[in-house]
Amino acid sequence: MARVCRDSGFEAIERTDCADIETVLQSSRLKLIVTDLQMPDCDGIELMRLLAGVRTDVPVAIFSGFDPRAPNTAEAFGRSIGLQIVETLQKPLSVAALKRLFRGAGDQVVLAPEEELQRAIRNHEVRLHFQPKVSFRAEDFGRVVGFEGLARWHHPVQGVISPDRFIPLAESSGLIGELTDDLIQYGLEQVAEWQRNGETWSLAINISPHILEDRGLADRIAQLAARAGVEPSRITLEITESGAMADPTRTMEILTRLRLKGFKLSIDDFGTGFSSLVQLYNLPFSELKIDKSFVMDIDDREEAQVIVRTLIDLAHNLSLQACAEGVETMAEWSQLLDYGCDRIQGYFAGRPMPAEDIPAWAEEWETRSKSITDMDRQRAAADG
Ligand code: G
Ligand code: G
Ligand code: MN
Repeated sequence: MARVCRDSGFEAIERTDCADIETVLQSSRLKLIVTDLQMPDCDGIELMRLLAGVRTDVPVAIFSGFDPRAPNTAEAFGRSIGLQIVETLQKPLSVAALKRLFRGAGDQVVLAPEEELQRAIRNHEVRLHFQPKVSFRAEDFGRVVGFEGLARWHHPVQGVISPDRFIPLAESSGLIGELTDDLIQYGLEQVAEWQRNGETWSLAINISPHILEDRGLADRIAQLAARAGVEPSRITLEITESGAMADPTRTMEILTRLRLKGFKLSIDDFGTGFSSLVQLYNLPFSELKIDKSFVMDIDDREEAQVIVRTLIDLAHNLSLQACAEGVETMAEWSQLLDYGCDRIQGYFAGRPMPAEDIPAWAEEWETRSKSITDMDRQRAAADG
């Protein structure tokens, strides 16, 4: 591995224990940390704990010779404590996989400082890309119901930067409010344009937990929507479970006011946070988004199937729409259809795209969704 690393143009620093890891982190500009789950004097979980403790933003890759479940769990653990896990690889490792990993490491950008982000927001360099949500319900099967707006920073030098690299910075530096207002404004302009073109598409916008502290939020969004001529019912605010947790009383107040003004609320990444049922019970959600980590495993893990079906039932019993995220394959699509999911989102239907690419995608989807529907019919007939 050290050889492949050096051949890829990096210096390799190797350790078999965690003793001086802090020193290594401080003294070198690491591009990537690679850990085996099992090492002679320290395990991968211990190492990740240490890394999270010093709040490193260096990406981490995990190797494991264990059964596939251990790395799955390790990866989820790493993410939950705030590490950026870029890849989990099963041993034995191929040289090709290592080369790909190290090539990726070269692309990692150094987190941009606050001023840079502030400048970018003012210049509207951060914009929404739009990922389609497709209906599974009988009355409008295969139709686009709307899009989720996902922030992308169009950096003049570095190209398109993903939100994982700047949303945390926006949150910690207090720029998230300004950024969100700007993105909402941008999103509303798009919805207004869709309306002018006769489309009934709705838009979902992600709301950071930090913003749920802001009592002015409901009035401000309502005002922006009114000014743009967009009905609040066309806008869904996606809130993560953990976000709904932070200050339950205040969150309840703000979200209920948004709901009363006609906006829809969606609970995002459901199943990955804590104390979810209490939030569902107390808050006026319209949609439950099943986290992609479960959806991606429904082909081969029975536990994931059970969880997804249970979450769909839970949503229905609470009169919420169930939306599955991260649908990448026809097999996942068909399975979710069988489970009675209401709508799906994922690369299978479409990736997040800039607004100007939507018309071409929509045309292509029109054709593709018809052939998918035919395949589903044939499958249903074959199943008897
Ligand atoms: O788009 P994806 O591909 O990389 O998004 C990564 C994460 O960033 C997701 O958890 C998503 O919810 C979050 N995210 C994307 N866009 C926004 C945004 O506009 N505001 C906030 N607060 N989070 C966003
Ligand atoms: O946390 P939230 O659900 O808002 O973020 C959605 C994230 O999922 C974004 O990073 C988006 O780009 C990503 N995403 C959307 N569809 C797929 C998919 O089919 N597969 C994968 N791997 N990621 C997806
Ligand atoms: Mn979301």
